[in-house]
Amino acid sequence: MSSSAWWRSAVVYQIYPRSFADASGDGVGDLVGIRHHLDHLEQLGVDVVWLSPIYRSPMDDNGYDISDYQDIDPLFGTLEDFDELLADVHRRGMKLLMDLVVNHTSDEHPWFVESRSSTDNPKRDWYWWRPARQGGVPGEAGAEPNNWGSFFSGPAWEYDEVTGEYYLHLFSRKQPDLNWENPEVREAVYTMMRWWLDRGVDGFRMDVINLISKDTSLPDGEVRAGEEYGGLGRSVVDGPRVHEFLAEMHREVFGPLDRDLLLVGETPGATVEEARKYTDPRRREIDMVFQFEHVQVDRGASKWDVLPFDMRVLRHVLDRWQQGLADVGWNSLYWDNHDQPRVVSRFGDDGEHRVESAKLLATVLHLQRGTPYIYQGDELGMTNFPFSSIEQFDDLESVNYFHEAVGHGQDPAEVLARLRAMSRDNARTPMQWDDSTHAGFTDATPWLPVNPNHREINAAGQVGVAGSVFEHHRRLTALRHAEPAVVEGDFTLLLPNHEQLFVFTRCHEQTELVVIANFSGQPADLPGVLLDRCAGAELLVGERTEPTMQPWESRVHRRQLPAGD
Ligand code: TEU
Repeated sequence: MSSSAWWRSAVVYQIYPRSFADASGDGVGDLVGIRHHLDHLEQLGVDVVWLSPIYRSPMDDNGYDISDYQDIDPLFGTLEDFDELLADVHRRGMKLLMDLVVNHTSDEHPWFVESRSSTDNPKRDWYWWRPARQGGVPGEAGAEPNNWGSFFSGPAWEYDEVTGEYYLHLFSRKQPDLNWENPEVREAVYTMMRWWLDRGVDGFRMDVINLISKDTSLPDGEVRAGEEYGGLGRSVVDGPRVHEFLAEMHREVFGPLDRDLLLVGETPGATVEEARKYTDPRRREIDMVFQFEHVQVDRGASKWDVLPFDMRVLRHVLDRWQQGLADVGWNSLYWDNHDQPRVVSRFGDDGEHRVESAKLLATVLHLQRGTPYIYQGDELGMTNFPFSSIEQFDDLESVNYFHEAVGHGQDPAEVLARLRAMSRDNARTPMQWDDSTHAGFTDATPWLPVNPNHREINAAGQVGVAGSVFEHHRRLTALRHAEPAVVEGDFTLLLPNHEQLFVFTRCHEQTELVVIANFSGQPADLPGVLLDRCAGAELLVGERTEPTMQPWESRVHRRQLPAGD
């Protein structure tokens, strides 16, 4: 945690370096490419830039599998390029966050290479090694130490012939889980973190940080109907020692520094109650978390079980998080990132009302209480990609799922439809800078195809252009910096059962902001109570004050409350 809560009024921008800008001409984004586009971020007015991983990596999971925490992957550049980027970012008054991926390493990390070499290697206990389950024949299906399935299909255990044992990997088999029970592991991680902080970085986005503590008995999980593997959530999500580990990390790494840092944890499956613990400043763990409930409102048992979007469910979940972290802790506000489909395609309308719905989503995001995160391209209203065949996908999660599902006899066309809706590659297509052949992302063939709609949707056509999605985001970012009610105001949901309107207020001292969003493709009449409330109020965001909201229209009003109210 930092000495002050400066990040409450900050807006963060997430860069997925692979897809942001390619300066070296190999079709993959890089650090020099990012430096060339810092104007864009400055114009948007963001305060912090978070970089998805740029460390040396075999790229099995696009850099979330790290083989050297203290070097830059040659695809992205060098440590020197990094230092220059950091200096440029600082010169522009912005801060830079690194992605910290320490639930697991790559299987090519020297720690793991040593660990796997023999059962008595000093690093053996740095990972989770276990023999085959009793009665099982090592290496044969079903003999895994327990029944857990990995997040990326197949079992969460990989058999290793060198020593005849299995290692645990919650993600891909090239991402073995570190054993945080071992104090040497924790010290090695802290040492590496100090090294980056000494280099000048301003904090970390901590990948799956709520999975680092496991129930050490590694019990079988419950196998739900229709599932092949047992769930591991109970044993690894917000595990027994996670708060102890984070408090220790804080004491060891951040405590001694008198610096304005930002520490944000990615916490899939975390409840409001746990999030309060992670982010309560008195506990000195981290500043804020990315919770997942609102990005699961349109799914059933798994992320591939796609349900129709219902705004009322989304609104309910967001309200619960706003209330839950009102007096203690702090929310991270996000619609999507490199793991989620594009929000305008998912919760908005990427057809006729793309611009209006992208603006509405921006308004609702920025006006909640918490720190907003803009994922690259969302400031332009970028959409999902029109995928038509499995060959167009790169992401291992998508590719593994496709083969597994089709292998189990499912209709490939149906599986593809699910990928089109939910695949992470939707967010990973190259940034759309202009309307040229590769959208100004690269001169070479891009590693993932550019969305054909870059002819209409691109930065060149929006920056400085009145009415654009970009200018709307710029306005909202500026509003946070200028209006204390956006930062500090209490959140109150109004009209909680309305079918189209998502309405809330933010109240601070004598200022009330009224946020009205028509989450639908049909006009919506404003109820009398709302018209009365906004009569004579200043219109801060939006263009109209008519009593009927147009499809996907959003507005923010500001009114002064009489003293004593
Ligand atoms: O993601 C963790 C996570 O829980 C999911 O979002 C996951 O990516 C997947 O979509 C589950 O269906 C983090 C990173 O953000 C992600 O890119 C990595 O692949 C993952 O951890 C492993 O490091």
